[in-house]
Amino acid sequence: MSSIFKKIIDREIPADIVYEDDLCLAFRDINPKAPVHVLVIPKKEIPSLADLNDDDETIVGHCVVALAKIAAAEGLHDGYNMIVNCGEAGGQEVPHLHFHLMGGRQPKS
Ligand code: DGP
Repeated sequence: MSSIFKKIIDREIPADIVYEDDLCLAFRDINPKAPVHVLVIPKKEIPSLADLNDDDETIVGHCVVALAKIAAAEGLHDGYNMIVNCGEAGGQEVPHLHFHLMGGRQPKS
């Protein structure tokens, strides 16, 4: 079943899109937990990490490379976090694979 992120891909609901290509889309999180909080998602409807198969290696690699490029474009030159929640016990709320890019916070000392 499609999630709300599919509606963002299809432009049925608005989002602050920062990057798009044939395989992925990136937009700002509606509830940011860091000064820069962007979600990178594959356009293919993959529910979670647990649903990946061998054919998805290119898509996942593509999303991670896109995330790194977005981080650079957002000025996160000192570092950032990439977080992927998987499944109910992993705190995943939206059942469409997504990579959180979070940065701009002061690092913990
Ligand atoms: P997760 O817990 O890993 O499934 O994170 C889902 C994130 O998606 C959460 O940080 C809030 C964000 N989110 C949920 N619905 C929307 C939406 O409609 N638009 C945008 N931009 N972000 C959303």
